[in-house]
Amino acid sequence: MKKRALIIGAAGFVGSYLAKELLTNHGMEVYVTKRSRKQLDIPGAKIYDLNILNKEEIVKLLYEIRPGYIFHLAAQSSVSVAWRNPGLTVDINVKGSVNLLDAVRELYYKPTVLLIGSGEEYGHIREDEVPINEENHLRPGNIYAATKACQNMIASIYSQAYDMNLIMVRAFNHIGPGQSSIFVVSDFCKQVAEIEKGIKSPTIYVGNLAAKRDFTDVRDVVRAYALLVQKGKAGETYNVGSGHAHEIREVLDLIISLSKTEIKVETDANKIRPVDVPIIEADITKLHDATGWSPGIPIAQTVQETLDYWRERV
Ligand code: A2R
Repeated sequence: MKKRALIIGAAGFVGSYLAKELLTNHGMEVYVTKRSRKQLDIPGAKIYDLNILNKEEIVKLLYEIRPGYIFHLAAQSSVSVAWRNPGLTVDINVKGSVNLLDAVRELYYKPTVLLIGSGEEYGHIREDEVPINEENHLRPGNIYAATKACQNMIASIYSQAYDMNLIMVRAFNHIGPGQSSIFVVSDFCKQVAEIEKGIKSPTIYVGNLAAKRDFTDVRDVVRAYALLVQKGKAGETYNVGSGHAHEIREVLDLIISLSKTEIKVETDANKIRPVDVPIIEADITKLHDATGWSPGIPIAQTVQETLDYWRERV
């Protein structure tokens, strides 16, 4: 019988990529949720409305679908929105996750739940801690990171205390076509596409270019998620990243090099975060050992496809 997978929070960037991966490469029956006002069309998946702030809605849905695998993607996922609206971010990322865990706990069977955290949880990483592994001390440097660290800690406790099949990931920056332009690579690609179309002056506005981040193509990320629910160990946390940090300046240069248009670069004070972490790079040994996964899509390809995505849309 086909395994049933439920993706909670599928209307965002990652959801449709994950649904496609589960349907085509793992032959799963796929159910996805969105918030009611959203439009969502994922061919081959059954779509439900769900607000994770309402626990009873989650319980009802789980009894109806009875998924073997649950992927918890729903989140307030923007670092900058989290600075502006910490209360909402805590509600969705912490209370929402606890609602899901409590709903799963009440079930008469034990599904495997994958909870998506973030490489940002490590926060202020020292040079000698890079590449960073899952045992490293967490020193979150922003509100979003703190909520994800909290989700991880609560899930670890639930997993042990209530013998639940919970697997946690710390996903590092993922990129690709379709990502919101509030995220750095998508933002740069969109600006370049707008400059090329002549709807924006030939200046690209940037934040802190010296920061180093570990970028992975979203299609590689979802491949890791699909493997982890099948091969990961309950109660464990796995880094999902490329294992290599790129300076933002290097990624910007790559994007600009893909355009024939003359482009100037200027700093925009609004894009500088109140607290920024200089380097984030994942040690992905644990993930590789558990699943055999390693990243497959080079950053140059992802950036090219993200730029082409915006060229078709602006
Ligand atoms: O904002 P919406 O309507 O698109 O919904 C977002 C959804 N979401 C919720 N779903 C149910 N109940 C809520 N109260 C609620 N609040 C937000 O979660 C959105 O469709 C989804 C998250 O999508 P993105 O923000 O695009 O995140 P992405 O990049 O797909 O990342 C998936 C996961 C997140 O946990 C990130 O924090 C992590 O990977 O990096």
